[in-house]
Amino acid sequence: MQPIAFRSHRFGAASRRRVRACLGFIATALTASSSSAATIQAPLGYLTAHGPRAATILDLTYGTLAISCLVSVIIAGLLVWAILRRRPDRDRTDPKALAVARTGGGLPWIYVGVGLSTVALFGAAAWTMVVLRAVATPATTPTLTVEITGKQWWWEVRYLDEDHARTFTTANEIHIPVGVPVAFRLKSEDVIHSFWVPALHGKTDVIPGQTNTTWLQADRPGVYRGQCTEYCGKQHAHMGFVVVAESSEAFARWYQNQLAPAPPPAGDLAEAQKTFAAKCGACHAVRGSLVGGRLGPDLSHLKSRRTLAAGTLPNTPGHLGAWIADPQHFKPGAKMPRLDISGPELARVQTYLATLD
Ligand code: HEC
Ligand SMILES: [Cu+2]
Repeated sequence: MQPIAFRSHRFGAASRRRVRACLGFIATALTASSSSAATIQAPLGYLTAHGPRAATILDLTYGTLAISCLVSVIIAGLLVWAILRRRPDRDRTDPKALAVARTGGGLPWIYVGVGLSTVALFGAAAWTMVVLRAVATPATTPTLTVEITGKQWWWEVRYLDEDHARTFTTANEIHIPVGVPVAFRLKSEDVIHSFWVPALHGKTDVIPGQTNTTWLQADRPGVYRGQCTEYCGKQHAHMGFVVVAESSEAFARWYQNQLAPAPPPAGDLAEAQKTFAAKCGACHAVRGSLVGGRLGPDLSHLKSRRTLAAGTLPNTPGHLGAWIADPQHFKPGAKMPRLDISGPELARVQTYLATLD
């Protein structure tokens, strides 16, 4: 039996690249099939690292993947070898002879197998612990803290500040300045969720009745996709979010804009705002107005967000109108019901929402 041979016996950079590309392809295929419904532009790629600690985790991902592949290949090879191996002749005239006979001498295989598995498993466990320790804390103490509350099936995002006038609430889109760590406090209001931005850091569970902490740091500006990664009910797959990492100036501008209350609606807008308050105010809040519902996402500055309904739809006027008219069509089971709203009312509500930038 011919063993599978590498063309080159030197496992050089080229072969390494090929193996990496191959593993990458397999993993991408797996991700693609599990998140094909996502509409956020940024892909949920966990094979590229954009944060200082994500690279450490990525090495472990490739390392354990390589170990697993190697173990599978070795076991498959041994199995094929055992099947093809000629058995010693046996007395076939004896009708009581067993098809499989114990001939002895196999015990060393078991010692070798158990020994190798132990080394591989303990090695992987030790490596995992080293990585966990390395990613547990950032190099410098974060100065910015964001509180995330997981809800079926969206994320409330609250920027905390000792100065109460500088705190605000938004949803499903987290902005961070590049190059510095940002602390996150994770809470849940219903079931267990998990907070994951693969390009920046590992997963942290979001558990009701408990506050878990993590931190994120992006090395370059960009939009990084995040996802709930603990099955949390019907719309778990549509519980996405984005992290927008930007220069400290752009971040400061964004922050300042989010702090601003909604301007008092004048003229025709006053009518539109009343329709909004009547139809949507029980669940949604807009800072600077009297509308303060808490069941759904805070809609202050809604226009500044990239997506609607936790990454389910792009935030365009067309999608916004379609979402308000029938949210259950896009996210069946979502906690925003199909509302009894007429065409003119919908148009008025949209006119009002268009002013929240
Ligand atoms: C019974 C409560 C309820 C009412 C009434 C309600 N909503 Fe919602 N809304 C929600 C919930 C809950 C979500 C989050 C859905 C999700 O993503 O799973 C939501 C999501 C949204 C979003 C997406 C926000 C984002 O950042 O992703 C918009 C926009 C919105 N609602 C607009 C409206 C408008 C406009 C009205 C009134 C015409 C309205 N809603 C009425 C509960 C409600
Ligand atoms: Cu979830």
